[in-house]
Amino acid sequence: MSVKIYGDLGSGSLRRVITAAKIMGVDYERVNVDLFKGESHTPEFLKLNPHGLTPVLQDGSTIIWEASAINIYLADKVNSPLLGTTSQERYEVLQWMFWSGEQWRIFSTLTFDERVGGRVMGKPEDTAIVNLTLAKIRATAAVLDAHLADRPFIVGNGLTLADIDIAAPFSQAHRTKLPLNTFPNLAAWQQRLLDTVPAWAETRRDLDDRMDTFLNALDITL
Ligand SMILES: N[C@@H](CCC(=O)N[C@@H](CS)C(=O)NCC(=O)O)C(=O)O
Repeated sequence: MSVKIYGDLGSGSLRRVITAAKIMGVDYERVNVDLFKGESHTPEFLKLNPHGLTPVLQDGSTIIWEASAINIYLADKVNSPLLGTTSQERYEVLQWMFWSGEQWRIFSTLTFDERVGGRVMGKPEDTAIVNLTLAKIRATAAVLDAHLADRPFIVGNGLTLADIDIAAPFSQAHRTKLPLNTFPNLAAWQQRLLDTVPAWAETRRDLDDRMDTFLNALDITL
């Protein structure tokens, strides 16, 4: 029986799960949750995730929310090298995934809320928030850029879930206007993922189609 993955193709968080599921060859069914229509806040959906956030995974009676936790669950289920190939690597992958949630993606999410979400709602960008988020992103991107100076991936010599988590801000970067491409090793790593991980390129096309169609319908140019 295939697992169900709930989410909207325009979501960078869903993209992390769909990318990993495709790489791991997981048999899944995507259940569409239209975030632009607020479908993650229906009483029925809130039974799956009381936070009203996607993605959510349902595997029989197992329900998991948070993209990183879903990816770890799936990687364990199929014994995938995406969680590292040694015990040491596994802890490094987890270290970067936890760091990514707390110190990295949060600032691009906040920038998205201000620059894209706010625009859709007709609210002006709060410059104090954006100044803070961009300063945090620049400082952290500099560390990532140095880390990637002499290695092709975040951990070890192959793609892991750490790459997928840390690459997430690139999903909306040209809409949020994040300064990521000013960091050469970071930009080269992102291009390497697009060139060598077909699922990462495929999910980008799906995400861009979904976002562009939605924004064009509202006549919004970012
Ligand atoms: N930390 C969560 C983030 C989840 C999240 O922010 N999901 C967004 C889409 S990217 C969402 O479902 N938003 C719906 C809403 O806020 O109404 C994860 O990694 O899964």
